[in-house]
Amino acid sequence: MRRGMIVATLALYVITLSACSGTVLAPTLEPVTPTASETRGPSPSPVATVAATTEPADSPPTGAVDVQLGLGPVFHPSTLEVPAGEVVTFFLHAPPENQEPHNMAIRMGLDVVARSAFLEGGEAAVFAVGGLPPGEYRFYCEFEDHLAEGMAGDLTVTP
Ligand SMILES: [Cu+2]
Repeated sequence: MRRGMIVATLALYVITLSACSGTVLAPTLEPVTPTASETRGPSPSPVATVAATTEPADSPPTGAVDVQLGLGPVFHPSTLEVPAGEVVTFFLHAPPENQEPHNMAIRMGLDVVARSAFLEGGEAAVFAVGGLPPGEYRFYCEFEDHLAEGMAGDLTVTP
């Protein structure tokens, strides 16, 4: 009990010292190893972001890839294949019965390369993504825990 108190007090003292003395003690605190939670999820500075726009649309343009968001945390279809290097237009549409918003984000590994705006129930939009390099991507919904609930799919970009 007593030893625990001393350790806690010491720890507080060190933290206070670090906070107050700033640059003097800072070098001894490095290097900082990212925690597991920091290495997961979307990267703050994606290495391969491509141009993307989301524009409301009533109907799919010619050649658009049809993607339904919902009902529930699911994409229809959940497997997509598009050509590399050219602008791909996804026609995103959310059934009016949807209770929650959805979007479509595309990532390779941990890097988000493009993301659409969020669509409420009854909305539709053209999500245009420019020039994806060939490879295997994942697409998923970024609303709350929809990814964990399985709102994701595979996107193959063919050479
Ligand atoms: Cu969703």
